Amino acid sequence: YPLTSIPDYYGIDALLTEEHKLIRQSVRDWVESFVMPNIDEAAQNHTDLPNLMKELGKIGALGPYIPEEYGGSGLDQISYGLIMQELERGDSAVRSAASVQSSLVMFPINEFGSEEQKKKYLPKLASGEMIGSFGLTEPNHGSDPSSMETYFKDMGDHYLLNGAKMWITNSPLCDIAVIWAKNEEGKVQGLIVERGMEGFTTPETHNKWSLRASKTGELVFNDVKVPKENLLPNVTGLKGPLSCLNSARYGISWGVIGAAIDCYCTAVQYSKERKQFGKPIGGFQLQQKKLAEFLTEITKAQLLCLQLGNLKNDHKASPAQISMAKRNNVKMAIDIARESRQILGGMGIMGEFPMMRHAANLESVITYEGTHDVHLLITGLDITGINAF
Ligand code: TGC
Ligand code: FAD
Repeated sequence: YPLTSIPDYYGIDALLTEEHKLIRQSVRDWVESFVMPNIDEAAQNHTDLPNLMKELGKIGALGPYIPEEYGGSGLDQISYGLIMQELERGDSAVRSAASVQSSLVMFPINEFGSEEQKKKYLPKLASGEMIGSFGLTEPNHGSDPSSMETYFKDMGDHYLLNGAKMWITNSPLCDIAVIWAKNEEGKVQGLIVERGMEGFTTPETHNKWSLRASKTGELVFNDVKVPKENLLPNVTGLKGPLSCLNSARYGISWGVIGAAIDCYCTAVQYSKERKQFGKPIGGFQLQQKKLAEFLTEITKAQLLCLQLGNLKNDHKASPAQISMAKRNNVKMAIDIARESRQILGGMGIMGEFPMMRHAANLESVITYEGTHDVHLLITGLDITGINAF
């Protein structure tokens, strides 16, 4: 479909700056040339796109809001959102790679790290020379990370780390992992674990039907000696990892609009070309209802994200506001992926079209970074003041 058919039904572009539009265009061009032609094969074969992280580094998609002195671009939150949107138009795996590196690895090092840690890791993470992963979830504790069992002990000249993390994006590829574990007082703290440390392994999780162009695995710590300088010194408690999630969830709210746009544009074009009963299927009311509802939902999601981005730029976005956007927009996108697949009939199940891939990917997106139900409970708590977890 022509890029000019990408919807801007409420003229939201008028609210963006020239810089925003340039950034969006450059990422859009890269996705068109690097991701779109290769993603079906990667997903079908369960392989990642070659040199993905370095390519993302080259286009400035890693840590775009990290200060320039540490290798970032010092961009605002709307720019970050637009980058995520364009990447996920290509595939959620590509957005996931950028989300984890930016919001879950660079963000905590920038916010909670020492000056030495920032200088050592951030520039290499920004260029994609180094790949990071983020370990919060454990085999026995997903939605409830405060019950985590991974722990570390102070051994005088180093920490001794034991435990395991599960479902970790890019674990098999990572050079470093920002992981969250309990200290001897039971308080959560962040540690930077490096590949090569004895006792640290990263087994891959095979046979996923979702995010097939992204690697997922475990982080296993068996008496790992972590140097003391690898502790993130400036945060203690669950608010450390949860602050990272605020940033990643915000990016996902934008990202999934991209997946929805890809499905919508494909469905519009197909419905005008495919004829049944002597006329284009886009001429039947039932198909028009679907297309009209897709456009309505995409437009609402765009407006939600733009205002959330404004709040975020002013440091006023609350975690509950971010939860609302993540929950609403992911559901919007997964519904559009599923319904638009039907518009293509049998062709909708084929790899030549993006719907099945997006729909399958979004099954992970609706689960990770807080499940659909967890985000509803966060909104419920914000309304009533009563914790229903
Ligand atoms: P609770 O007692 O409410 O809070 C504990 C402390 O944390 C503070 N806090 C937050 N701080 C910053 N941002 C937030 N969003 C925060 N939410 C809470 C809170 O103020 C408190 O601070 P303090 O100073 O009083 O100690 O915590 P809880 O144990 O009741 O849990 C709350 C709950 C359920 C909402 C939270 O744990 C949660 O969000 N669970 C979902 C877990 C989750 O989202 N995991 C994601 C793992 S990472 C991932 O999925 C990456 S996918 C990457 C990809 O490929 O894109
Ligand atoms: P559970 O917490 O066991 O939840 C199971 C079901 O119970 C869900 O439907 C949930 O909504 C529901 N439920 C739970 N508690 C309640 C409640 N109180 N009330 C009502 N219902 C409830 N994690 C990381 O740390 N780093 C990563 O990089 C990462 N990448 C991921 C990549 C992929 C592809 C996937 C699938 C997951 C990834 N995750 C990652 C883990 C992800 O964050 C967790 O899967 C998610 O938080 C849910 O945890 P769980 O799978 O243990 O489900």
